[in-house]
Amino acid sequence: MTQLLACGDQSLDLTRPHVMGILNVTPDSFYDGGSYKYLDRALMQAEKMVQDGASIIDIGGESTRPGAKPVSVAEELDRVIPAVECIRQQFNVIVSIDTSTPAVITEAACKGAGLINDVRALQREGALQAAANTGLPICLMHMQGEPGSMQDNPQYSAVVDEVKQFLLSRIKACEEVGIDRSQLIIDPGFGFGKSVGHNFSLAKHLAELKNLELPILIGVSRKSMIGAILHKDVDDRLFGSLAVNIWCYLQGGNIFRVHDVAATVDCLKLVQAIQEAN
Ligand code: 7PJ
Repeated sequence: MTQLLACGDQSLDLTRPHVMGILNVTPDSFYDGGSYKYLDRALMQAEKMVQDGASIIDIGGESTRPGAKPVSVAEELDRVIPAVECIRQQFNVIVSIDTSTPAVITEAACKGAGLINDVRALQREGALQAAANTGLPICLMHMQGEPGSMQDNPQYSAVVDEVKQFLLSRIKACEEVGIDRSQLIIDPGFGFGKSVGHNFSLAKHLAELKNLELPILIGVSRKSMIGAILHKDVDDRLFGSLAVNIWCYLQGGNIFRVHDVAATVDCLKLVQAIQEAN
């Protein structure tokens, strides 16, 4: 696995874990409830996450919540590009763009984004080529189905193998358009077309993804798999999220996409300190 991920004119040291703070600039995302819809709110939230130790800020303008309305390309550009530009100018942090839209990939890269995070793993028409042209690292996430219907009745015969096979096929597709393997990150896509059981199997066997020899991104923050065990609403899922993130770190996770940056950074620091003790 690459030790240093090249993110445009920045870089990410993969010899230690990193926290990616979630910044939604959508009016309908399930946790933030659209409270960071406006740029000044987004900037305040980004500043807090940077102070709390986030290495990356992940900016998304399209909600993937089941039932969320699709957004036009123009609307997505309007939501995310000003945030990408301002955050990159004001803070020493890598800006990740959470998008499946080729025009957004291209424009965000122009404005200084350092990473592309696509829940559709560059399967949209034109997305592979747009991403390749940026030269930026790409997070390829597994999803079964499409956001609107993916949770209706997800089925797998062997979830870990199927996720792995899908990721392998997307790695291959990237390599075919000239994207260097050293620029890829993989993600099992917790909650994306998966039952609670599927999500927990993936967490348990996360280390099996390690033999793809790529960095792994984990997105479990406050998701329903945590609510399913704790019977708690989204607002009360922080401790559960920390537990799952720590488990995933110990199984080989590298980047942790979270709402709660400070708490996650503290946990990872302590686990690292134990690992480094004599
Ligand atoms: C993920 C994501 C994830 C990656 C979302 C939510 C849903 N990107 N974007 N991995 N989840 N790479 O935060 O609950 O798990 S949006």
